[in-house]
Amino acid sequence: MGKALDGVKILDFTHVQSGPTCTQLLAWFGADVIKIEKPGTGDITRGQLRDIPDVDSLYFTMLNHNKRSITLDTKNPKGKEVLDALLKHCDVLVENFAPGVLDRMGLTWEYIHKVNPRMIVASVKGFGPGPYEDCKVYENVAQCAGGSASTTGFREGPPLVTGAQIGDSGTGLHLALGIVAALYQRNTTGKGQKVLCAMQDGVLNLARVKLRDQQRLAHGPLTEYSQYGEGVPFGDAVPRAGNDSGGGQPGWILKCKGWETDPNAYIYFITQAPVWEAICDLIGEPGWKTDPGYKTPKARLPKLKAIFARIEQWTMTKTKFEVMQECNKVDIPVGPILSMKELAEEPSLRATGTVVEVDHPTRGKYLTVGNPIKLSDSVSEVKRSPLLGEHTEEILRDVLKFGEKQIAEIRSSGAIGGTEKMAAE
Ligand code: CAO
Repeated sequence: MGKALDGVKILDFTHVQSGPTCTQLLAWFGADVIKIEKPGTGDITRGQLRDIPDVDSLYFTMLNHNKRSITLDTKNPKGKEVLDALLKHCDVLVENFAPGVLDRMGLTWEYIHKVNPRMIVASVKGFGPGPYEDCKVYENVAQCAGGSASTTGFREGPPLVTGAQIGDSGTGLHLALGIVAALYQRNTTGKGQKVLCAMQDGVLNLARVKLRDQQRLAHGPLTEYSQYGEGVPFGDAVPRAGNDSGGGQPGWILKCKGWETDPNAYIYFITQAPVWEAICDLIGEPGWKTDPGYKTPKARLPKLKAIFARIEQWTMTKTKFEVMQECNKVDIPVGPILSMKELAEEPSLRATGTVVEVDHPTRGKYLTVGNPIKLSDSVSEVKRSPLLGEHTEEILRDVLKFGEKQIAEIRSSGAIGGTEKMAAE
């Protein structure tokens, strides 16, 4: 079966997480992703958070599947020649260097556009144009600068970052869509363009409901926030809402059987209005179905805390899976708090290819997250990440059609590394 992006050639200048997330997705959709890495060290994550000595870290392997690796010193004149050949060959250059790095390499937009007018240049930066455009940015900086941290956590506590990598992986996802859109537009214009995703913008986009609430604040308190029911006045900015639901249906995280010893024996419980009566029956409060103090969503708003406490008395008598089973029977939306261990072991995620076991020559078997986007006619197969420089010769010979003499010259110039230096020290 063919792949959606068959024939698309990506010059992958990405490192760490945001950019690699993007190019990994493109590779899963069938693009030929050629990752350029610095000889000797490669992507810094090869050596970060290592669990096995001298073996590419899971950080690296889990973000670089289905790619080819070429080691190339782009500051060496011979290396620059190879880079120019790759610029001519490829459709898209993807990078997430610090601001100014690409220009310092001589790869200005003007230069690239002259070498290959069809080339799309896609970049992740921490911030878009403005006062912070020159700053280096990592995940949590973006979460803080994009409005997520300010609105995450409990009202009484400090701002919190989330474990979901919305700054890095989230922006990588945004960038991938931008690239596909630019490729589509190129079909009619014949020209490449620049695609920019700032991490601050990506996080703000994902936190858009909080900007919604910021504007609603001007017209009165946010009645679905539990602080309203608790009689705590609102300030001039959207507060942290604990585990309140971000939508119109109140929700909260409740304890389930075993919570005293199991940190994940909890469930997210949503008191969706259409199933209120079913909730009342389930928890043993049938009187709440007709009691005017509980009957309507509006009447319930000031008492949400007490209502959830009552529901919790019921959830604490069951495991999170029992709660889920009983609630789903009557269409009450609930979400068990699944640990990474439970997700890793979940057979249905294995069956759909969302959790995949991969074999790696130096690491052995490990688990990864496969492509979460399923196309019926472009099924993703997860192939292990490349060793550092594993495809250097193959790319010079088979992709760029360089002769043996030319390859020997490039090698003796020191512009390419050896495959034997497989991992960063
Ligand atoms: N050959 C020669 N030099 C190379 C090279 C190669 N193949 N690949 C990279 N380099 C050089 C670059 O030219 C640059 O050198 P100069 O600064 O001398 O021009 C240097 O290596 C890498 O630059 P960097 O500043 O991007 O790397 P860093 O580790 O200092 O910073 C990061 C990392 C992530 C903070 C920064 O790249 C950044 O802000 N990126 C944009 C935002 C982003 O993506 N953040 C998410 C990071 S987690 O996904």
